[in-house]
Amino acid sequence: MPSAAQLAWQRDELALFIHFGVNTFTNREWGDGTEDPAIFAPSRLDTRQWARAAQAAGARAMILTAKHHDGFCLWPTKTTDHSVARSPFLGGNGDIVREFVEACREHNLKVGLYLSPWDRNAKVYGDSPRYNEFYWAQLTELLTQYGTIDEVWFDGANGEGPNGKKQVYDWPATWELTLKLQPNAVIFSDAGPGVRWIGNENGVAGQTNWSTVDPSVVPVPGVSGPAVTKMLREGDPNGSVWRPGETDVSIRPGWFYHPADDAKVRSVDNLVNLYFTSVGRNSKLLLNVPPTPEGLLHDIDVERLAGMRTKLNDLFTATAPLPPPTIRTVRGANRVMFSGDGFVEMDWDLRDTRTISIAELREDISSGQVISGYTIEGRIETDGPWQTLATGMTIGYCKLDRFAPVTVRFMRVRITSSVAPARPITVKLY
Ligand code: FUL
Repeated sequence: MPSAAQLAWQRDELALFIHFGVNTFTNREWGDGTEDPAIFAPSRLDTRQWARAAQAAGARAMILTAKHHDGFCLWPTKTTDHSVARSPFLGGNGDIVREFVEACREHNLKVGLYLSPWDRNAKVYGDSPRYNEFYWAQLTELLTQYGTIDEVWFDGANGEGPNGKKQVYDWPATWELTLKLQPNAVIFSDAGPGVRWIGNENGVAGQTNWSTVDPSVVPVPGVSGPAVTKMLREGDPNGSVWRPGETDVSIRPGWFYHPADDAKVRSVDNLVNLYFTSVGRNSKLLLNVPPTPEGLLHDIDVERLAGMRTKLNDLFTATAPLPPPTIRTVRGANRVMFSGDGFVEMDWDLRDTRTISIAELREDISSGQVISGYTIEGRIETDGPWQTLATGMTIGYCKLDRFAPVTVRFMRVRITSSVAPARPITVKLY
C-alpha cells in the first residue's frame, strides 16, 4: 500500500522537469566536466516564468537538475568551485536552486531536485568512500538550505565505460540521509525506494502497470537487462513493495535546450497522447521542458504546454455525473486469480443517451491495487446487445481508455480478474 507521500505524489499527476546547466550553453546533452563556469551566463533568468508555464500546463510540481553529469552546481556549494558562484551570473552571487524553489512556492508547486550521482568533474569520483562523502555533503546542502523538498531524483546513468572510474555508491546510506533530512520526500531512482522509473524515456508506461514491484529484480539504480525493463514498465502483482512508476520524457528530442530543436517541439496532440500513455496508465508524467541560454522556457514550448492543458480540459469535460451504479458480485468459472467471493459488475442506467469516447477508471489505491482485468460495455436499448467499448488489464490510480465516439444509454463495467477481492471502482465517462 502507498505511503501518504507516495499517494500525494501520484495525485499530482503531472510535474515539469527542468534540465538547465552548462550544457545549455555548450549545446550538448552530456558535459564532460571540463566546462569553464564562465560560460554559464543566463541573461534573462526568470524562474517565475517557468512556474507560470508549469501552472498553465496543470503541473503540480517541478524538478530541477541542481547538478547534471558534468558536475556543475546550480547553487553556491561549499563542496566544489565548479558552481554558479564562479560564473558571471549575478556576479557570482546567484543561486539558481533558491530562485527555483522560491518560484515553486509562490506558484503552489511542489519542489523536486535532481542531483546526478555520476560526476565527471569531481576529482574524488571513483575513490568510492571519498566521493560518497562529497555527494552526501552536496545532498545535505540541498536538503537543509531550501526548505521542504518533495522529491529527490537519483539518476542511474553512468557512461564511464570499460576504462572509466569505478565508483561504488552506498545507496542505503544515501536513502537514509535523504529521509533523515526530508522525512516526507519521495525518492525517485530506477529502483525506488519511493517511486520507480518507468524503464524508458519515450513517455510510455506499460499497458499493464502494477504499482508494486519485486525489489530483488531492480535492487539498485543503473542495473539493466530485459527483466529489469519489464519490471520497471509493468511492475509485478506479486511485488512486495509499493513503487509507482514515473514516466519521464522530454518535450524536445534532447533533455537540454538546443536551438536546432525549436522545430521539433512535441505538438499539442503528441503531448495529449503522452498524458494518456502515462497518467492514463497508472503512472505520473514528468515532462521535461528545458530553458534556453537566456534562462527562459522557449515561447514555443510555453504555448504547447498551455495548448496541452486546454485540449485536456476540452476532452475531460464530463457529461453529467453518472447515477449510482447497481453493483453485484458474480460468481463464475475461469475468471478467478484469487479464491475470493467472485466478480464485481457495475452497471448504470444513464436515463438518457450520451455520446462518449473516453472512460476513466480508478481504484481506491489508498488500500492497494488489485484489479488485473476488466471490460467496459455499453448499449443503447434496454434489451439490445452489449457492445464492448474497451478491455484492459490493470487500473490502479487511473486508467484512461479512448474509443470511437459511441452513443449509449446503459453502461457496464465488469471486473474480470483481480489478485485480491475487488472493490467497486470509480468510473467517469467523457
Ligand atoms: C538520464 C540522463 O543521462 C539524461 O541526461 C537525463 O538527465 C535523463 C533524465 O536521465 O539518465
